[in-house]
Amino acid sequence: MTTPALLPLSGRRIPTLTPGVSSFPHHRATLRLSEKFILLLILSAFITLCFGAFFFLPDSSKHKRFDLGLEDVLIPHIEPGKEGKHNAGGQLEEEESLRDKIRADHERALQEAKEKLRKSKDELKAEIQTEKTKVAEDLKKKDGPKPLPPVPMPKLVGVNDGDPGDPDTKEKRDKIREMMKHAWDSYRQYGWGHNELKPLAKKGHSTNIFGNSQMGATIVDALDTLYIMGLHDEFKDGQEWIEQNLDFSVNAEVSVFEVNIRFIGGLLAAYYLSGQEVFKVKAVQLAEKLLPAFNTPTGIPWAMVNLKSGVGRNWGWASAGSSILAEFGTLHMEFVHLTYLSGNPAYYEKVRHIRKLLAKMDRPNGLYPNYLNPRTGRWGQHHTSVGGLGDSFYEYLLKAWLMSDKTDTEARKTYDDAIEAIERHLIRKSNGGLTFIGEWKNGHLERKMGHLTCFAGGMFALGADGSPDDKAGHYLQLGAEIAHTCHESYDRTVLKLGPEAFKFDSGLEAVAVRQNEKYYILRPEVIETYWYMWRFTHDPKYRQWGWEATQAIDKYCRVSGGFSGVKDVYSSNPTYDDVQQSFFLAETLKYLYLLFSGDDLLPLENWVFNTEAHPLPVLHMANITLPGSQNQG
Ligand code: DMJ
Repeated sequence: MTTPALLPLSGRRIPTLTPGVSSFPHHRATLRLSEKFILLLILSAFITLCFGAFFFLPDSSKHKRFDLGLEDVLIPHIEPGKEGKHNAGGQLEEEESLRDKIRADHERALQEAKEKLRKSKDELKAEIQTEKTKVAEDLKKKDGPKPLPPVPMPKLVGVNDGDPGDPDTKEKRDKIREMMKHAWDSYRQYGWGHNELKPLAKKGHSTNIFGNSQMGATIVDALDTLYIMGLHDEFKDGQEWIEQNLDFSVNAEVSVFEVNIRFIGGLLAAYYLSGQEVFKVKAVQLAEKLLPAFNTPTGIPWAMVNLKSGVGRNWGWASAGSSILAEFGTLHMEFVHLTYLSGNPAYYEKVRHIRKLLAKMDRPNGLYPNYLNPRTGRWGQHHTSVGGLGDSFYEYLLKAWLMSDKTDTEARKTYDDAIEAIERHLIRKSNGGLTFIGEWKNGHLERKMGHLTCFAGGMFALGADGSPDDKAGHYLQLGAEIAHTCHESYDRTVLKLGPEAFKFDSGLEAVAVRQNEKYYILRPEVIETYWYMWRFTHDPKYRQWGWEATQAIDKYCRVSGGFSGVKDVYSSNPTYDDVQQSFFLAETLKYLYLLFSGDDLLPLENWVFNTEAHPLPVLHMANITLPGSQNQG
């Protein structure tokens, strides 16, 4: 037995003792009783200490130190799950195998380090970048958006059909598909990721409606056209770009209206057609970024919003700081779908509020002025237009009704009243017998019609069924007359393409007068009206007019780097504006393709096209309660 060492108690050195044998024999006889007592006390303290140490000190047997040459590594001695399953011999073996494993790991690490040192700086950089990206992606996955609640998919009819049957029509349709491919491929090659394309300079292009963002407007706008044309590789390419690059946390001041009709409309349509969740998620993410635009004293949104800061403002050119009727009045369709798909009532509440506010306002001559001040809630200048600044407000009243499976009768009534006032004050027949829609300016009718206004032919035809007092025939006829006038505006030019605006004054009919109104920028409205008229009448002249326009576009607007607008449709030697607008792929080519397809492609009973030609399915509202609609009345 070894002799335990006594701890010093009071600074005095205590001699070592062996129990029963004194270290100091010459003193034995002289030990007094009190000294014996002290010794006994020390001994009992020593036993207590040993006892305590046994129970309370950490069990060092559970850890082993291995000298690995470089540093000491403290590792758990017992592997989890193996407790209690080993005996003394097994324990030794296990320790040995652990040592081997650590040695092997260490050697491998050294080897890797040596290899790393042999790699070039660039290779190392690339490796680090890959690691970084992986970590960022993992983080994104963790903190990424919550999945949206599942909702029943509305009935999706006729997304892949439309074979026109006869070979001549099929050939024309193929030609239009080829034009789409040329427009897309050129953008893919020269403008990829930019909002639009400069087809002559062969580089990216953008305008102030997108702020200084680079959000691939053409990709988003073109997706559904690619899909219905069966250009699936191109569609996939676009989808991949959106998945990897479309980011809305950008410091850019964008147009709320344009972002809504092109981006949200485009993403929603791509979602419904393809069923790919990414489009729905992106649409909702983007819509959230638009919501701060509604933070105005009246709830009428600003025209522009900074996607990052949420600060909104109006266009400098708008009358008395007003918001624009065609902008804040062209949100309803997309916002209803956003609430339906996301379960967030905010979107529906915003557009509901706009509608209620408008319903309470006085309307001069029953007309809606183009300008409304979002601070005061008062109209700006009393200008009314079915073209620029007003157009799609009327369109969305009708389409809100259609999209609700005709249950939103409030929207239908508002549309009917508005159209009735427009017919009374704005629609006239020229001396030459052309029906036109003029512009109302402070009680005076300007006898000028814009290319944009030509969409109204299609709108009247679309709204014919369901119009009051059995006026369906009248409105279909009105649609046909507007289509005819707009065709005349094309036919009376050298290029057979329509000018931006045309007059009905002093012997001049359906022609542009001012030089700055003679341009054609690949707009769709005239072709849009041909298509609606074709669907409702099947009169072959609409296909014929559509084909004339197709040929003119291919002849005068096609360049090696895509399609460009032209500056003067009355000149046989036109100059290009060098812009391939995103709506050329979203609308112009889509309406042409539909015009030469069978009616079973996107039937109008099941689909409603937003103002950028993005098809959204009819929501059978009888079976749906939108979150937030219960309190709205
Ligand atoms: C498109 O962006 C939409 O049709 C909008 O409603 C107005 N016009 C352009 C194309 O001309």
